[in-house]
Amino acid sequence: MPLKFDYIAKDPHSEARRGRVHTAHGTIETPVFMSVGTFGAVRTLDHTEIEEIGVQIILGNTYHLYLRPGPEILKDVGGYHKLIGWNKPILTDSGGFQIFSLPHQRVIGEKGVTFKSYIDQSYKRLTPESDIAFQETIGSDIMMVLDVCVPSTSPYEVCVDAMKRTHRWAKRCKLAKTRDENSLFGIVQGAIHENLRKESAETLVDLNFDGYAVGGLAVGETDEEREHFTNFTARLLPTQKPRYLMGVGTPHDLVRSVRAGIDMFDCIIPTNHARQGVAYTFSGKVKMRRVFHAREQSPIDPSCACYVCKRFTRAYLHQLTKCEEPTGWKLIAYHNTWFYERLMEKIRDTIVAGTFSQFAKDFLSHVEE
Ligand code: PRF
Ligand code: ZN
Repeated sequence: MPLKFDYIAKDPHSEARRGRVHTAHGTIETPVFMSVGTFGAVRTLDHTEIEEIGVQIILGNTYHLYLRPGPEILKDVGGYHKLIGWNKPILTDSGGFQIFSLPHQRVIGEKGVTFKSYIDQSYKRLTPESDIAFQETIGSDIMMVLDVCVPSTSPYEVCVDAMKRTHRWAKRCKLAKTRDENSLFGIVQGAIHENLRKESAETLVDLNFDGYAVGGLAVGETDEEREHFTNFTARLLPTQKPRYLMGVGTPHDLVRSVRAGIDMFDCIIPTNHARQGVAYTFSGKVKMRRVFHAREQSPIDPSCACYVCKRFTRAYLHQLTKCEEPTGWKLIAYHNTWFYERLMEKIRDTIVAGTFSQFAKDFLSHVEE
């Protein structure tokens, strides 16, 4: 079964869309936020908790899974769903982005990329073909092409070369794919150049992928540039296929990007910022380490229905984060993941009700970023 996308509703005053992605492991309601589970778990949370929160799909990473447990073990245990005991959809990033962020430990050529393992310092190699073969071994419901992501402020020629190689590799990934149940998304590159974004979107759309990602953003450009290029690129992509903005973002980024016509997101913010004691709410960020929380008897957010807010005070979370107690990290990660899910639910509901634009306007102007 190739990936199917139902386009359910469109906001009358913006590009926001409400949809449904059907994968081999079930259906995803979009716009969706995907929780990052790099090593097989959403950091600090187990699957029972993320199911209770309403997480629909988790993200794995080819780069990390290639190094550990590696292709042989993954094959022997019957794939990633089986290994981690998760029967719902999984998307895997190709590893391109992670490998390219290791400037001193990798060599990129036309055939593929060689990089040094951070586990045993041995050299590993991935080509577009072996990357897809490995994502099929993982059993990913949505695989990503191996792309070349450069800082968005790189010299023009560097951006052109990265984009052109991304296109050649995307073609090779498409040819290497052998199974219907593992769908494949292309990744638009082109940094912050309109002509390159246009060329990249057109080239990839011609290759007919199951969906399209906007890559190469949130890598050095300003917030205004990111918003402009999200809008600009989303408009170049087919209406009837899902659009995924990679590695983005804050609650404000999500609202702005849904308005631009993006359907899927992933980001480490909800779980990573929890470690620093940062909680997200519909009234803005709450920094739990601040001294004035030390005696506060109220929860993170009195209007939040998550079990953390029903049971624990800010004073307690302040104590746990100040002492760097892992349970403090976990409780805030739970609340943040809950908040991100409720935000996406609100986005989906208001798109259907035709009130998304008003919601977005209120959220962006009243909630502190
Ligand atoms: N490519 C891939 N993964 C990514 C990115 C990209 O450009 C980004 C950029 N924001 C995040 N993750 N393959
Ligand atoms: Zn809560």
